[in-house]
Amino acid sequence: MRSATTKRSVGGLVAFGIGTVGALVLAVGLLVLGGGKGDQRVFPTAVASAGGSAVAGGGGNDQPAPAGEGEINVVEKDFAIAMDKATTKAGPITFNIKNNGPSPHNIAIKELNQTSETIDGGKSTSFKADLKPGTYTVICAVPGHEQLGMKMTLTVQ
Ligand SMILES: [Cu+2]
Repeated sequence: MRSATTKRSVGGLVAFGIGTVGALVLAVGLLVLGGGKGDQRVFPTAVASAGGSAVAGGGGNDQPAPAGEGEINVVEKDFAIAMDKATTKAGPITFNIKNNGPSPHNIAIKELNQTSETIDGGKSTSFKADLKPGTYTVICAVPGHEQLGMKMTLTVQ
């Protein structure tokens, strides 16, 4: 009896996992069709991030390298934002953004109503903002991504 119950819940988890990966594969397939880019690198990235987000929920090998003064390195993935620092000095700040994908992402500073360009997975861009002292909410402004976890706090001193 007990083993039957265990089997059932494991089966449910496996079914859930397959469903999640299937949805991602479908989404990536649509992206590839839509973009017309047959980039094979996209597929394993999708599978890896399905496992990573379920277990770790961010971090791991998606940590940005340390940036110099006046710059913040940002690494985005589905669906998390990592910045090399959470506190910086006031003034003009350049955000060096890398999208580890697979989905397109951007960054937006909510309080300033400023948004970077949206970049595809594997691409990079930079984004400048003049930051006065305060606390800022940095999100990905692609619809739904903030709710999926793409949200960070940046303190400017
Ligand atoms: Cu995003």
